Amino acid sequence: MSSSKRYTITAALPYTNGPIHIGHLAGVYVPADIYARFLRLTGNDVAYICGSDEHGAAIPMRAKKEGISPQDIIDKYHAVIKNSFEDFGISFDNYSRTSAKIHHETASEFFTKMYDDGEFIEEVSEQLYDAEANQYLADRFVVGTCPKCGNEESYGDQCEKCGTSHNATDLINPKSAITGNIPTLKETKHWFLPLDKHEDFLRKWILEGHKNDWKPNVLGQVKSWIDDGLRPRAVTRDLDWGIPVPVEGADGKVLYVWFDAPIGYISSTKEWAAREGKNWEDYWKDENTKMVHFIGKDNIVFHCIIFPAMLKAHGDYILPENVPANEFLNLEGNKLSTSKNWAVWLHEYLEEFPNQQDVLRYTLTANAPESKDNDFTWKDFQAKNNNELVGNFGNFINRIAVLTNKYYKGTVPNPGDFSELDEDVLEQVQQFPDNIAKSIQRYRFREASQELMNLARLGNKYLADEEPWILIKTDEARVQTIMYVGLQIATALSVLSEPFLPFTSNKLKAILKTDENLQWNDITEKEVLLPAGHQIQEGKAPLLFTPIEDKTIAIQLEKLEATKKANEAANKTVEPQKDTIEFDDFTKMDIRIGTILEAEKIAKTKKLLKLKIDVGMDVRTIVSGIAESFKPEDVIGKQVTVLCNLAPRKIRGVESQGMILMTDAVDGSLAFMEPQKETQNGGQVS
Ligand code: B3M
Ligand code: ZN
Repeated sequence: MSSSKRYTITAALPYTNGPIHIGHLAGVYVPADIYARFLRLTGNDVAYICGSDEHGAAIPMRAKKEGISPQDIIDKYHAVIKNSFEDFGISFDNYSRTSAKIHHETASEFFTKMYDDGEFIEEVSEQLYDAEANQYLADRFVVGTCPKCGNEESYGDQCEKCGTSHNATDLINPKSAITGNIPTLKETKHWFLPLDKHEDFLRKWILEGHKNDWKPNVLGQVKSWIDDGLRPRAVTRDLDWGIPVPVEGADGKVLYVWFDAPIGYISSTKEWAAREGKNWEDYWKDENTKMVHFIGKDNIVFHCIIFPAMLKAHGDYILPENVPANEFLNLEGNKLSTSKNWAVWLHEYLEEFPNQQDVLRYTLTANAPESKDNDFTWKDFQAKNNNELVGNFGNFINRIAVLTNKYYKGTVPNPGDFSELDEDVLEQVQQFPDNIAKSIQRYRFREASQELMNLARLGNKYLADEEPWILIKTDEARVQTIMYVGLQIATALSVLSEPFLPFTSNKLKAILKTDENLQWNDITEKEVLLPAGHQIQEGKAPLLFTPIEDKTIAIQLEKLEATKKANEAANKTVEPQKDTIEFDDFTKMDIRIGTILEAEKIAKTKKLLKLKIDVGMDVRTIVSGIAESFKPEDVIGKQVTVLCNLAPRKIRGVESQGMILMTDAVDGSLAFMEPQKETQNGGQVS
């Protein structure tokens, strides 16, 4: 394995405009965490850096929506996000925030040096303006059609659909996201980064220098962006939320969030180095340091074009070794969306699946959108847990722990002579560190996680083939050897699983009471991982994983169904009024109040309930399509509004004598028209 190196690993700074969800974990933070943990385990000097991205239009817009100040928004969501990362074992060396003083200083110094070196173009130009809101419109304050791909919901600075980045004035049919007005143009001064000036360097550095080691999805976007022609990009904004532009004549202007945010990696490193007594410049200015940016595909242009151009123009910094951007994760076939609440929020996941972080980490790794968008489904989540984690990994460890305690009171037995199979299995175990490392080093974490599972499969198969629970009756000496070999495999798993399943690795190390200093390479280099005579945890070992039942998944799917209905209801347009009728037309309808006496589902239908309703004049049967909104037992005794003189008709074999009047609730379900006060059955509605 390679000798020790220094790595600066950055993970995209999440906006503090809301909680984080599974898409964030899958796209950025779990892969970066696997990489950082692996590098530490193989003896490298690692700075795994992140922090909250607290500037930009997203923050004041969310603040306005929640009716609180931008400062309250960032304080609220910085804490929520930081806790979620800690809860999921995302092992940052530092998690800072761009509202921190050290970041304001670092970003200001960075800008000032570029300014003093004449790296910016200072220009007065016409920018989009919303007179009613009395505000210039940039970034998320304006939406319009992307000039590159036609996406009609492109932001002013970036199109999330095709990844391109543009100036707000490039949008087709722009609209103010504040008032909905069509913006006017108004002159204002900004400082521009002349990206065109850096085209040759970028083309040579990336499209030639990294054409063999950067991911195709990243190279493709970068090439398309460069081939489209790089143009100067404004790096300042007319906003009151952000880092003030530190030069004369810039009152009321702040740094563009995508100028300051990547510098947040540097300020977070400085904060960490000061605390740890390290030199931050080793991690940002030493050519021997390898820097890797973990991001989602919507951030490629900022991390492969704009930030490197800034680093190059500034002159003092190293450039990233790789930017292994992931594609997007979808949820049950639809795009994850904060605004539509179409997500699995990390804090909610832990409420519903307590202490099962590794199940989600594993599922998101095994299905990571590494080369194309991928879909998270609850059914697959259940299958990954039950078949692979419980059925393979957990089953092997449970057998090892139970049998070692049952046969040897938890003591690792002395092996006899190894059979050919034993030798072969032990030989295979020693190959796993390199096999898994090769995939990790190529940012193929899906592949790496499957190789880890193969190690558990090797253990499971070895026990299943050797059947110590049968041999124990006839060849006790052989069983000692089998259990010894099995315990070596289990120990290898406890170390090699740590990057992927950190919580499980800790539990397994406690079960085996392994040497805490066991490192990745020891699995290859050491003949003995768990010596004969070693005492593992006695008594009943805790299960590493527990089966997830269908009903648990059904609850999650029902939650999403309710969200879908609520979104449909929220987006439902109000039906236009029907044709005018005469009063006589209305008086023909006999509408009464009735009380539901009985209710039952009509077999083989999703929507229909058969009801017995006392409408004062009589008790009658009415079939109503309300079963998706109400359980039969919940409607008994309800007073409802009934159209009584509707011609009877047969519905799924049941004669229905009338109709209950319903409306759509905002959550997408149906609602009764209940009288405001207790009303006599048969009371006429007029
Ligand atoms: N705040 C995340 C996003 O675009 C953005 C990343 C900044 S990394 C310097 O969703
Ligand atoms: Zn686009």
